[in-house]
Amino acid sequence: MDRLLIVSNRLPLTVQERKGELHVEPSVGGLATGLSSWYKSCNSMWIGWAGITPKKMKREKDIMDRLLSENCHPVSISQQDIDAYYNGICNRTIWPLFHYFPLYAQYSEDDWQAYRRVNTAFANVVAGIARPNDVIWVHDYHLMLLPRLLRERLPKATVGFFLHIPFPSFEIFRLLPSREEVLEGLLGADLVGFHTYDYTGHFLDSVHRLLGYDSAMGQVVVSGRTLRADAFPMGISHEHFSGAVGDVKTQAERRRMRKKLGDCRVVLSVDRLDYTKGIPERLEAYSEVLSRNPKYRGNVIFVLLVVPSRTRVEHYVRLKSQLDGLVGEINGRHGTIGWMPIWYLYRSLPFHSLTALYSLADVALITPLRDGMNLVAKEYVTTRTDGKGVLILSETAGAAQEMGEAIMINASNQEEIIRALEQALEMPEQEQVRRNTIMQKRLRRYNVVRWADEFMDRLAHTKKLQRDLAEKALTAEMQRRLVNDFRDSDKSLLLLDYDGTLVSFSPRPEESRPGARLKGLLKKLAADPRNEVVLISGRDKRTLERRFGSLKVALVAEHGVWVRKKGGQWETIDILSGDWKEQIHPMLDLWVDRTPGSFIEEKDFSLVWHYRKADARLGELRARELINSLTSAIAGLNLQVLEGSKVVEVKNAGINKGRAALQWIAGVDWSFIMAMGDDTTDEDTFRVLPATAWSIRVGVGASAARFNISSPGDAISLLTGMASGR
Ligand code: ADQ
Repeated sequence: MDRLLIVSNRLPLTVQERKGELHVEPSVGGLATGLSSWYKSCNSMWIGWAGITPKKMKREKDIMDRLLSENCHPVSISQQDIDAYYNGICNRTIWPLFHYFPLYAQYSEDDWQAYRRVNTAFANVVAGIARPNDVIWVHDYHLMLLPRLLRERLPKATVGFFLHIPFPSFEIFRLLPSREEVLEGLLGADLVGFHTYDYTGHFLDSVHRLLGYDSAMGQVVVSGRTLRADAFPMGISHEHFSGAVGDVKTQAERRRMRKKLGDCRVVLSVDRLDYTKGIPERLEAYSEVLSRNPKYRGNVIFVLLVVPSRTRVEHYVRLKSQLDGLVGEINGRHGTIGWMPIWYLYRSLPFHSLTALYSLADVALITPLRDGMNLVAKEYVTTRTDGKGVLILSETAGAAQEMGEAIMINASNQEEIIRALEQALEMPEQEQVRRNTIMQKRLRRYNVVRWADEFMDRLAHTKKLQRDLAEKALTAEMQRRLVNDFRDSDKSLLLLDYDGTLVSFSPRPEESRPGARLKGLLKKLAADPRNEVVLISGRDKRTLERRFGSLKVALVAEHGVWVRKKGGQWETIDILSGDWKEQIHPMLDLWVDRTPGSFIEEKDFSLVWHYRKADARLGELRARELINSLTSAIAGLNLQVLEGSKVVEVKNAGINKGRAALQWIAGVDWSFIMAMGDDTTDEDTFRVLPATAWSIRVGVGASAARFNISSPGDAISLLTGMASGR
């Protein structure tokens, strides 16, 4: 890697205008705070909006110099575009929709044009700066079109993308008018990262349903390029927060606050002002706790810290006045001359004040209705180095997946928040320490540096995978060599898989019939006495007989259970039995019931569960479950479980395509051998071939084959080249 280019809406430094003068200040927010120390440790540059218009910036050259000296490169955006892109599409459309507030979402085509324009402006700046070995890391929902725009400008670039907010389920995402453009934008990256596996799954599901791309183990192939989607839960800078407790400034601030708080216990909440954070709901729950428990009156204080945010968007303005009213009402209802139940701070606090608050809060009440991750929960637990304090966290925050020791609540259920608060205020110290110690250990290990490093490692790995695949690509030059070898040979063996290799997959196996072109091609190749053509398939023998019985080809059915040599009869290995099917069939029936769209195919000596037509995510999940269950069910039955392309197959042990292929390979002096296949069952064929054979994997994926081609269409072109002019 030459340099790292981080690209996000905002730079880590913001230029602000006060009383006609420009000032440079650190930006607030999780990404800027979290990555600021890490990015300085790399050879990197940050590209983003600086917070003011280009015109104003031009007036002050020293401001520009200051930004550049801190490796920050500003992107110029007009005020009009900022309004339409940032306040419009980002915060009125994408933000509410992706946080499951579809009723708050508004969409305007003009705003969408601005979103496109701003993404294009970013693409032009990045493309102007990037060098060939740079790694480009794009962040968040403001720039979802950017990866593709960069791919168009820099086809070979290494581009990662990370989404900091949830990626919603398909039913929500499909509501976005420009949904395909967003997905295509993201698929321009080599690696698309999310905070949780759920979001990753939602994304792949939408990619499948809206664009038709399948995925396997998070990998998607788009125009011959393999990219990956994966989960990377973001951590925080551990030392920054745990170290703050001993800091003199924090300690002084803490003493000052403690003096004001007296003996009162503290319930703390810290958020940007946002309707997704569930702030009114938690205040109402607190008020109810005070009504039900007079013992807390006068000795508990709720510190409500809210950072102003998106003040030009109506829902935020409304929320602000709702909050002001609610705080006033609760303080009025429960407060006394000497005690105010809620301390309400509507501003951003300096770091040492924030950590002082974290370190003295007895309870952190963090109850977002939806949150991509929520770093405040992590910051609170990390800052409580004494192990004390109770975290209440809603299950709809991404952080919930790593912080199971917190009191977990459903933020829409007021009664649950009330009970959680009561439980937290009564929790024995020993129990608090037990829970926090486990979480702290995890947070120390999985900190922000580890998060960024893992993302970078996976990105490098994806690029390596692309290179490996490119090296294996059957280039035009290699194809010429292959065809020449074949033409020179007077004894050639062609081992050809059928589904996925010679024809594309259809939702139902009976639908993928060979076309006239393919049949004519096979007929021509098989008619030449110098060739032996073997169709080596997982299909049952009746289907193969019906489709290819009239050709002079050899047939292998059910991965090697049945073999029909050229001009011969079907033969099988006589030790096989199908008695076990009675036992396994009911199990597969259960999976069919649980997975709409899936079905069972019964062959002579095997049972196959197909899930190509099922919901992609559910299918993958159920396939894993089925394989686990089958593995224990077949113990002692001399059976094996095979995983193919969207199929799980149970069959007698010891049967595979490689063993069948050996019947042709062994003992014959072939001057040309070629095998083509597309899935794991074909790997057995590849493995038994001599090193000089031409082994070709159709489609992308790790393989024992020497070469790789993209699709059945390429396979047919290759065979056509071989068949012609010999
Ligand atoms: P946010 O919605 O901004 O981030 P969060 O993850 O909680 O939410 O980060 C807020 C940051 O602001 C924290 O680092 C916190 O310390 C700081 N902060 C909050 N209130 C403050 C105050 N009054 N004064 C000073 N600092 C304050 C988005 C997503 C999240 C995701 C992050 C990171 O919405 O879900 O966790 O990005 O990916």
